[in-house]
Amino acid sequence: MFELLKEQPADKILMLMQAFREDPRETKIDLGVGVYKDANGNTPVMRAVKAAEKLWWEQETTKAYTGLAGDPAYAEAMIDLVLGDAVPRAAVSAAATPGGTGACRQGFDLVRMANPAARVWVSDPTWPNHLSILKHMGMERVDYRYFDEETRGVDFDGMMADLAGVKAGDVVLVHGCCHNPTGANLNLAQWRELVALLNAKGAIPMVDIAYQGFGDGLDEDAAGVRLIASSVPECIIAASCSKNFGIYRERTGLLMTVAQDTAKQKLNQGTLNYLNRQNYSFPPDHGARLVTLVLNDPGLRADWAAELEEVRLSMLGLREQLASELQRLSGSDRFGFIAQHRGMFSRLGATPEQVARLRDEHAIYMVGDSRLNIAGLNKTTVPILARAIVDVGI
Ligand code: PLP
Ligand code: TYF
Repeated sequence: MFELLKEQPADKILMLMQAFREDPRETKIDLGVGVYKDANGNTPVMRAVKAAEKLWWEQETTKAYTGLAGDPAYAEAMIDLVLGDAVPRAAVSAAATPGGTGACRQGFDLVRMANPAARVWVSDPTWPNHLSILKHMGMERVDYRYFDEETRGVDFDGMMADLAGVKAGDVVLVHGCCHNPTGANLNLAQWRELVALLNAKGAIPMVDIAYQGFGDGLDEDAAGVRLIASSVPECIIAASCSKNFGIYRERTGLLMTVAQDTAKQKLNQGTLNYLNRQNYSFPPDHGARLVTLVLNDPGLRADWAAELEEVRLSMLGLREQLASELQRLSGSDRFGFIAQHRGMFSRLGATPEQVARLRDEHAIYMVGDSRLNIAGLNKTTVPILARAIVDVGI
């Protein structure tokens, strides 16, 4: 049987991680995989998470199964973090998932169960896993324009023109904040226009929010998803705790549905439970438990929010330093977009050849589409990157 299997394409981002590890050059700089790194290149366990882990070790009395949707307190805490008071609690159903990836996967599965004919619209470009999961599931995907190669901002006119083609029942996947891979995001007026279009078409938004707190702040980054949740009849939300709690390997996510018609809440909840059971029964608990402890303890929560804010501001500082260094070296404002982008990533808009030269000649690793992880930089490496960017003619 196994001889019938075909080789599957490897994940390019993870391949890059491996290539970086194998590079013997001491000056090498890793701007590839989307993991936050401090100025020393470490990905620390956040203070509040470490404290919660200690507390939980003391408090935990059993490792017996939780429920199919995970611990209800985790869902409550996360619904509050993501949605605030945008919608009545009775409109929301939620289930814990293994990471935000699990939430996306389960969300697509939910779409397919409800409407096998639904097409899923995705931004061009988007996180490659969105594409590979949809392909793996045999779901029809349509791309909408998103990135303006000239300005390196959002091509909002192109996006709206393409989304004018959605049919009732189609699902439109959007990034809640800190778009991966471009770093370019909608403003609130554009979110409003998008909502109006989706409502006019009868399309269902699905929001993937994996970087809440990495852009403009915890509430600011949730403004788009809250607007959507409060203004459309139905939506799906996939949230990740990997980045904002720094618990990547604990695999902690939440899939939510919001239905203004609260009579649908029970059916949705039952479906989310069902989907968890079909795929892995009970979702992982440890990360969810840490998140719940942190969010529900005022002291831990304040400390977590403060550390997250330090992380956010350090990335913003690096963006500003890089943009001004590039302005100085290039004598032009064409890199101003780096300071405008938000989150971990910016797409430089370089050619694959230029990206290869950065790697071969300067030992600087970024994803082939010229996405760089801002958090891979520090004050010392920013000028090195800026000189290399100008050197390869970007
Ligand atoms: N969605 C996007 C856009 C991402 O960049 C990520 C990345 O890490 C995820 C979802 C999910 O991450 P995880 O499964 O590690 O929570
Ligand atoms: O885009 C990134 O770099 C992060 C991390 O298969 C990641 O989202 C990358 C690849 C992958 C899973 C997570």
